Amino acid sequence: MSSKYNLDEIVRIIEDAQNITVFTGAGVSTNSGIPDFRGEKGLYSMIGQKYDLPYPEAVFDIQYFKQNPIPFFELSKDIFSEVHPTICHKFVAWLEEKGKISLVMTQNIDMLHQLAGSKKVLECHGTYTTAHCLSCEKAYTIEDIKDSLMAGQVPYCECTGIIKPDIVFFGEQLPMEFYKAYHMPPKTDLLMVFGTSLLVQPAANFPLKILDRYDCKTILVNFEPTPYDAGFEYVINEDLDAFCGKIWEALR
Ligand code: CNA
Repeated sequence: MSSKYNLDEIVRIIEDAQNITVFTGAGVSTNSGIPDFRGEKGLYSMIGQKYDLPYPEAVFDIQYFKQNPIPFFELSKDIFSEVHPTICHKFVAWLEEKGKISLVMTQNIDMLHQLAGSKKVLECHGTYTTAHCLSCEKAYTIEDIKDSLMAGQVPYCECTGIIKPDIVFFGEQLPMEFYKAYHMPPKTDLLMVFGTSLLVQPAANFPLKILDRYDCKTILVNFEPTPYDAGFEYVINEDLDAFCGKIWEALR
């Protein structure tokens, strides 16, 4: 892991930025106790043992879910158990309070950016806040199914269909808002990519769309190398809370 960078330089870049786009992945939430997918202690390493699945991705596979929704709701229970925003989430929310954020695009489904106070959040892999019956398509809110989510049980519609939170599964379309931002990225003078392996497409291509359009400063913070490291001015292989904590302290 290499993490040599000049802290003052990074602080100055963030100080000067007026339109920051932040792109986040599961790595921003691991310090709150939610495992990521591919990190060392990620869901993929636990799944064979903890969840009864034929292969790890099945937990987010729409065809598999229709046959067996239980592993997804067991995982949801883990996501909903006592999680709190991390220093990283709070730092991003603070940058918005200072008027510096254009957009927070997140691949996460844990709602921790919003809980930390961020408002300009686009959840490109969907959300738990709304849900639909897979049979009659009746719309539900998170309040309607919260008890089932907390208990790790499958929520059923009055028509007996399975109620599925509006999370984007493999084999499903991303929300329209993602494609709008993808084709017309917000004005950006600093792009910060936090805690993602940049392996899940099409979301992982979003930072490249920003780079195509804007001549902006670029900072990527992730434990592990990503396929897009070469496109970034600063690649910092460090814990996100450690990184954000240092920068935040220097900026305040
Ligand atoms: P990923 O592929 O698991 O990558 C996460 C990356 O973050 C890894 O490369 C880790 O090394 C890195 N990382 C983990 N913790 C830290 C840390 N504290 N500091 C720095 N780096 C860290 O996950 P992606 O987000 O790239 O993949 C996209 C998937 C993951 C999306 O579809 C999400 O819905 C899905 N996911 C979301 C959550 C969540 O909402 N919290 C949890 C698990 C999976």
